[in-house]
Amino acid sequence: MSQFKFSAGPWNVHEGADAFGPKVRPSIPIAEKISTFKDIGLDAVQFHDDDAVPEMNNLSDKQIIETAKEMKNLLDSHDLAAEFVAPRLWEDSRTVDGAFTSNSKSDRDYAIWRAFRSIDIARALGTDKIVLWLAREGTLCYESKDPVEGPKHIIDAINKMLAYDQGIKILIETKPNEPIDRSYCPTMGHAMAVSSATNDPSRVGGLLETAHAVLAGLDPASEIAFALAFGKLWSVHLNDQNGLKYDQDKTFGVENLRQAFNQIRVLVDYNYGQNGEYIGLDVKAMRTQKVEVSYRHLENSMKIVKMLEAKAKKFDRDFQKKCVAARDYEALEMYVLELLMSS
Ligand code: XUL
Ligand code: MN
Repeated sequence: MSQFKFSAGPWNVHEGADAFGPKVRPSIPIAEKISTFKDIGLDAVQFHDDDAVPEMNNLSDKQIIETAKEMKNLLDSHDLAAEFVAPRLWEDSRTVDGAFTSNSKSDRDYAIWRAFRSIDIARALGTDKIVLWLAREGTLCYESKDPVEGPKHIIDAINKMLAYDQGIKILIETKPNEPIDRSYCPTMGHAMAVSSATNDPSRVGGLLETAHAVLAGLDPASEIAFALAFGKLWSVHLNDQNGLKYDQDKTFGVENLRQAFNQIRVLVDYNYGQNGEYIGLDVKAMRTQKVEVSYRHLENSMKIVKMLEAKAKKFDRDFQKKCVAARDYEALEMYVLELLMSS
């Protein structure tokens, strides 16, 4: 029996388009995705604001809340929760130069409007978690923005969101690049620092995505551990990434099994989930995958998490202590590899 609850977003079942080719699979309506999420064993759904409320820019504040309530009814009918809502601050033409950190004041105002609506949507869906993936908060041309003002704009925006709703929590999803070249919030250390500079650090935490840590040249398990050390790991996006390439969102564990094991081990050791946190999967099916099997990457990721959870629970802590006492780390390392390769 797993200690974990799992979530995924509708974007994790996609049509296979990439930067160099069009869609290769038909679109699946969101209601069908949600129903299948339940069938494959997920407990919750992650939302971008406009996954829950399409075309929200053209709706009144009241209509946005009403539409979100319809989504809540759909979730309830499948006994699924909403994990979080993330404002989609990277597609509208007003976010072309960033959202909270745009050089244009009216663009920054639009970003705050969108962030407030995401909070309304989250409340209607029954969650208090808002994820900020700061997609375009940084620079394409380094000299185009003031690098000291950038982080201050982010802190300002978070303060406005905290004041708008005294009960919500903000989870900063760190990522060093893509679509931006240089991000203002690339690592968990940056997220924790931003948190400490806000008006209520107790309501600003982190979400660590495996692939994003790898893209920063960092170890995902250590990034997870760093946020845990601050009591601020409020979600994870487990997936995998083959080195410093484009953002791959591969099935969890398929590229670096030992690194995956150590992510699960630290989550097991620190009883992740005890406050209702989910293991979020932010995985994408390969472009080559056919539509009939376009949930397999989610099913496989969950299976691999559970298999590694069993390995983490089997991990012989007495043997570890002996190796540490003797400072025989070669023996410890071999033990870990044998544990992972044994049946
Ligand atoms: C982008 C990414 C997003 C966020 C949600 O790399 O991971 O899907 O998780 O906005
Ligand atoms: Mn993610």
